[in-house]
Amino acid sequence: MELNDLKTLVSKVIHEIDRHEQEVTTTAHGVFLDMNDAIEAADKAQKELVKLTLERRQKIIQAIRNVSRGNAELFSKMAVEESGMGRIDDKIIKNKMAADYTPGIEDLKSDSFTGDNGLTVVELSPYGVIGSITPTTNPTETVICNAIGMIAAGNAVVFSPHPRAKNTSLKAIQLLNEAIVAAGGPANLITTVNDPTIQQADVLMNHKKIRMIVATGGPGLVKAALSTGKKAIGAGAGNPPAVVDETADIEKAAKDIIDGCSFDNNLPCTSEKEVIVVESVADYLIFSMKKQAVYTIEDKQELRKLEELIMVDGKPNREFVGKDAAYILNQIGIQCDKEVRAIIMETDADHPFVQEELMMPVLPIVRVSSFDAAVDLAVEVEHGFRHTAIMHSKNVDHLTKFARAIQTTIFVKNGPSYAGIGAGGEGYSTFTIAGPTGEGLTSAKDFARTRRCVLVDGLFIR
Ligand code: 1VU
Repeated sequence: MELNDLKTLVSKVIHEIDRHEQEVTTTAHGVFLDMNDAIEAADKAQKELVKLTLERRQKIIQAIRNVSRGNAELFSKMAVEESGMGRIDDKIIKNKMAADYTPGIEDLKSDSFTGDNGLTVVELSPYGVIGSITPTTNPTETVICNAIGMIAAGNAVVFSPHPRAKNTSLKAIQLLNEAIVAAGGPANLITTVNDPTIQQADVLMNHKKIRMIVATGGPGLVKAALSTGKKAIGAGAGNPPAVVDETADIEKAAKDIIDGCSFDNNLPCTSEKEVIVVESVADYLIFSMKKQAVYTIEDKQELRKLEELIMVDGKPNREFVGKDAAYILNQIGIQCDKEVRAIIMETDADHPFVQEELMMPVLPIVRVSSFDAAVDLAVEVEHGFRHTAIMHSKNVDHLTKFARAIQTTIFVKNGPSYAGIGAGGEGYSTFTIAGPTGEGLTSAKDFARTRRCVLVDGLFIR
C-alpha cells in the first residue's frame, strides 16, 4: 500500500472512532442522533409504560419531581449561561415550581353514568407519543412540567428543545430519563435529538407516530404546530397589561408590579409588560415604584437611546431579551447599582414599548383619564392574545368589568403576575399556557383522550 493511501485509511479510521465516541457520549439516556430513532424509541417505551401499574407510574412521576428539584440550581445556571437570558435565582424558583406543583396522576378524573341500561365509565387515556416543542425562555421548566403531565397521562414524550437552550434541555432530559429507569420505568420514555433544529422539529411534527403536538414558544413554531392537521396545543405570546385604579393599595401595587415585571428578567409570557394607571393615582404609583429596585428614565435623550438599543425595525432586539436591567442600562452609558431589577419610564399609549412584548425588565407606564379608559387601552395593547392580565383594585365592579372585557386565560388581582402560575397564588403550576387552543393552564388531563366504556344492563346497583 502506498504511503498516501495508508494515511487516508488511518485518517478514515480515526474519523470513524471519533464519530463512534461522539455517538456514545451524546446519545445516551434518551438523546438520539436522528429524530426518527428518537420517536421509535419513545413509541416502544410508551407501550412498556402502559403495561405498568398506576402505582409504578406514580413512583416514576415522583422520581421526576425529585431529580428536577435536586438539579434546579444546575438547570438554572446552565440555562442562564447557555441562553444568555434570565436570572439564576428566579429560574431556581421556576424549576422547583415545575417539579413540585405540576399535577400528576391525580389530575385524571374518571366519570360515570349509571341507570336502567347499566354502567358507563369515561376515562382519560393516553394519546401515545407526544411531540413537545419547548422554548428558550423556560427551557428546563417546560421539560419538567411537560414530562410530568404527559407521562402521568400515560404518554411518552419526544422533545424538540429550542436550539439556544439545547445543552441545558438535553441535560435535563438525560437526568430525568435516568431517574425514570431507576424508579422502574422504561428507558427512553422521554427522548430528543442531540442537535435540535427547525428541520428536526418539522420531522417530529409530521411523523405518523406523533399523535399530539404541544408547542410552547415563539409564534412561528406555534403556528407550524397548529397547521399539521394533528391534535395540537399551542402556547404562544402575550403582552400582559397591569391596570391600577384609584381604589388600589398603591404602595403594594408598586411593589407587586416591579416584582412581577422583573421576575426572571420578564421572560415569562405572564409577566407585567406595561402599566396603565388612572391619572388621580399615577404620581403616587410612580413615586412608590421609585422606592423599589428600579432605574427611572425621565430624560428624553436617555429614552431615545434606549429605544434605539432595544428595538430593531419596530420589534424587540433579540439580543436584549431577558437581559439584566443593569446590563441594558450600561449599553447606553448609564452606570447603575447591580441591584437594579427594572427600568421604568412614562410613555404614550402608542409607544412601541407598550405595543410590543419586549420580554425585558423595561416597563412603560401610561396614565389615562379614567378607569374606563384604562380598560379600553389594556384590551387594545393585549392585542387579543387573551393570555394574561393583572389588576390592582379594591372595587369588585371594576375587577369584574376588566375581567369580562379582557378575556384573558389568567387574570391576577392584587398580586404579582407570577401568582397566576402558582408562585404565591393558589392553584397548580404550568409552563404551557394554551390560550390559542383554549386548554388554559395545561396539566395531565389535557394530554389525555376521553374514552367511553359501556357495560349494558349490568353493575347498576341503585
Ligand atoms: O433560525 P431558524 O429560523 O432556522 O430557526 C428558529 C426557530 O424556528 C428555531 N426554533 C426551534 N427549533 C427546534 N425546536 C424548537 N423548540 C425551536 N424553537 C425555535 O430556532 C430558531 C430561532 O427561534 P426563535 O423564533 O425562538 O428566535 P430567537 O431565538 O431569535 O428568539 C428568541 C425569542 C425568546 C425572542 C423567541 O423564542 C420568542 O419570541 N419566544 C416567545 C416567548 C416564549 O418563549 N413564550 C412561551 C413562554 S410560556 C411561559 O412563559 C409560561 C409561563
